[in-house]
Amino acid sequence: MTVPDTAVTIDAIELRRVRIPLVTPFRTSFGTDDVRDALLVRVMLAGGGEGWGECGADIEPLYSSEYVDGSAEVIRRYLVPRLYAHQTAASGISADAVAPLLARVQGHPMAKGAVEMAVLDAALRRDGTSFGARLGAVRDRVDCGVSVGIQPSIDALLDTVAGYLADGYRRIKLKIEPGHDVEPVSAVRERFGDIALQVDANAAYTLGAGHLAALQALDRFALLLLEQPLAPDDLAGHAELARRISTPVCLDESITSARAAELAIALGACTIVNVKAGRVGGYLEAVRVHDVCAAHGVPVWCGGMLETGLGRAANVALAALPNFTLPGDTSASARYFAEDLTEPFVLDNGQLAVPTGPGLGVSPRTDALRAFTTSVELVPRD
Ligand code: OSB
Ligand code: MG
Repeated sequence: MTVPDTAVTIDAIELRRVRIPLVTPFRTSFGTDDVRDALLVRVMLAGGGEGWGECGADIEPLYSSEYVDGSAEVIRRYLVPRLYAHQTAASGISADAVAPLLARVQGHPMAKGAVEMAVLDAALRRDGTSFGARLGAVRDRVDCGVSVGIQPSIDALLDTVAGYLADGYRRIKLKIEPGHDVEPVSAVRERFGDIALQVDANAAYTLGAGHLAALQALDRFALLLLEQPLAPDDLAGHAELARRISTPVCLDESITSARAAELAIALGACTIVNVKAGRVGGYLEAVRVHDVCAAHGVPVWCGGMLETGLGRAANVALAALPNFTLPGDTSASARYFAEDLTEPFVLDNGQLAVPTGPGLGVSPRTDALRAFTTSVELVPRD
């Protein structure tokens, strides 16, 4: 980006926890969620104006090492003091300065990403620029897929998939785990035919004989991709697997930065990348992941962390970049919540519209914020 973001001066930072029930439990190979317990970061500017960030971290450190209480702790104790110190010295802070400023703190990409998102939203709202325009969106609507959790039975799975297809979703992603892979995929293919179908293992497999045979058996279903079959740090294993199966390997957990994407592609560990802003430390690094992949002809798609309407708005903006050529896990609000924090994102012909208003283009509704908030904390400027 050639134009630097406007600097803003932050008066106060609020850490807010919201707890929103999911319409249906979401089961993966690492656990089950029945609620989205999210950490929101709200920056309040000197002279008025605010910005919102959403942290992707879950209650437990199962998807990655981050968890929501830990994210809150690292934000209040290590990230916010650095922001305040910087803005005092530099008379303000711009969104593109946030990641370099926080880089000394190791790890915690979702915590950092939430802080950067809030600063970016505040600056963009002040400038009257949308997230999409800032990130480089080239579309005003994005194709939407849906991530289907592991279901209690094959019948339940088929009913769930039928419902999502009736809603208009353009791609179905099935969560798999060892012992629950060939059978559900086969049942969905048999029932629904030639739909756009992919699977996500969340790192539950190894290259051991039994697991490898199951992953090879998936080859006959013409899946769009197999997402993160092996451990996050096992790039060599993914490259080995990619040579032994015909389904394209896509990485999620392994891709922690643009540099990690570059390495994974060079090693032949993946030919498709799932981009999640929180996992790579924010939306600005997510754009760099997109750019690296585009330069190598590797298509990307936008992943999700069951975000509220705030994170969803930013995800949909990101998914409108040119190399997001596969449908994302950018589902409608109704797929997650009976009531979203913001105005709901509604599926229209299998697509969501990219918000066009300043910043995220959506805001928490006052009554929803009140109803869902479980704690609020102001991190003082000292
Ligand atoms: O692996 O993509 C994943 C949700 C939470 C944690 C990890 C993942 C997911 C999903 C759901 O697949 C994506 C969404 O609809 O937000
Ligand atoms: Mg995944």
